[in-house]
Amino acid sequence: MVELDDKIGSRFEWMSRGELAEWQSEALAKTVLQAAKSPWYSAVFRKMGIDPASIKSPEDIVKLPFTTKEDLRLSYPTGMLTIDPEDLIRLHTSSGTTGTPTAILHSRADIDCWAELMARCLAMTGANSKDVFQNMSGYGMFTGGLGLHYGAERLGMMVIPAGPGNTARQIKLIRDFHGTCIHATPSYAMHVAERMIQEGDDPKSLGIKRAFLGAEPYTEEMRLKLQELYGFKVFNSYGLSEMNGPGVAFECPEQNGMHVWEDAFLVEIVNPETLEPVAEGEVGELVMTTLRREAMPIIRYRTRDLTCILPGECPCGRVHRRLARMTGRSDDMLIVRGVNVFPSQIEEVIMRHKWIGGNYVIHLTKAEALDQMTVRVELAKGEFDGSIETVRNLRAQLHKELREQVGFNVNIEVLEPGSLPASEGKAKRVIDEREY
Ligand code: DLL
Repeated sequence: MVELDDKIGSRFEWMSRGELAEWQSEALAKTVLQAAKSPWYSAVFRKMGIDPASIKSPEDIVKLPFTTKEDLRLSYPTGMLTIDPEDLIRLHTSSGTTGTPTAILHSRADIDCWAELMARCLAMTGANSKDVFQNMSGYGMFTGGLGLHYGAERLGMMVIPAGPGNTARQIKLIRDFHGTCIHATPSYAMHVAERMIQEGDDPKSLGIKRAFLGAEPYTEEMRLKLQELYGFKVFNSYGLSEMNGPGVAFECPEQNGMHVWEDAFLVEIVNPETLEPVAEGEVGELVMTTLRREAMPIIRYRTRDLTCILPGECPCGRVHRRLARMTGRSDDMLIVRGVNVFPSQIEEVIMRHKWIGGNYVIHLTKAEALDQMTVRVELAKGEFDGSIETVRNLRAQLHKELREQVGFNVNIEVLEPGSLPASEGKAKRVIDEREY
């Protein structure tokens, strides 16, 4: 049996607010001194007249500059490195970027710390060494594969490193080896369920107890739909390559916000326009500083993710504050006919309907200079009686609800099950073909 106390840092998990504050001050001071060893931050500090030794507590953080994705590109490949390159053991890059990637370099201590944080997340959900864990996330530069893998192994779970795709094999492996936990993007988890239903199979028959889903935004409605289809409990998982990857913030069994491990990350929520802190409970851009990174500390990283800190204490007793479900990014908001629309608002409506499958696409075009939004959805297998009349009614209903949600007319296309391209990783939900 794995002794949680020694192996996954329970001391930090159950710290009091006072102990955490003390730890954070110490860790931040060390982090800034460490960062000053890198060519990038030493130049930035010199230029801004910052004495790294003057940063002594989280209140001092405002004296430090923000770091952006662009800074990571400019300092590529090793501008933010603070240690001898021979002491590095791993490189990861951020997904979805074009041109120069952003590279994150890890020492042995960094990988060890990441595994510890990840194991802490998994144990928090109630998973333990008796579980069989199928990791459907990409292994490679993407952090979802190796990140979860190391954490699950540290907890002593039996790991099936399936990787993404090959849905028939995924199903067979879970069945044959009695998988009890899975890790995937929510869209892929939905795809697997729909595939099973289409083949007359029942996702519940797999017997999975827990699903760790993240790496892309999804709504509470999508969580409920997945839980209903599979009969498992879904735990939201948030992270980004710049802050290791997964293992930054994770839900506890309360399923009400994601505890962000504040012994490892200093959290700020700022107004993305003014960069000033917002009041507790208010939505803003998440900004994070690494507190336990050795090879490549990052200071005040602008994640572009919009969220808020949930006020109040979690009944679970952990004092690490909770991040609300991401509502989008400060840069993914769509402006359609002058109206601000987040894709999650559309998803919320779609997911309410039993007769619609989990896959959908939002297509933006222009007609006579007017923005047009078309939402394509698929009929859920088994929910459709085959009549044109039913499709017509369904389309009208969705049209009405979406109009209420966004305030303009949305074209609806209702397609046969399986018509839309299936996603194996992060789903591409929005196709914007408008010309300006
Ligand atoms: O997606 C790390 C990860 C892997 C997290 C597996 C969870 C599970 P990146 O490829 O660098 O890293 O993408 C990070 O994905 O800034 C968010 O915009 C988005 N994201 C990640 N998790 C969530 C989530 C990984 N639970 C970017 N909800 C982040 C909403 C998420 N968005």
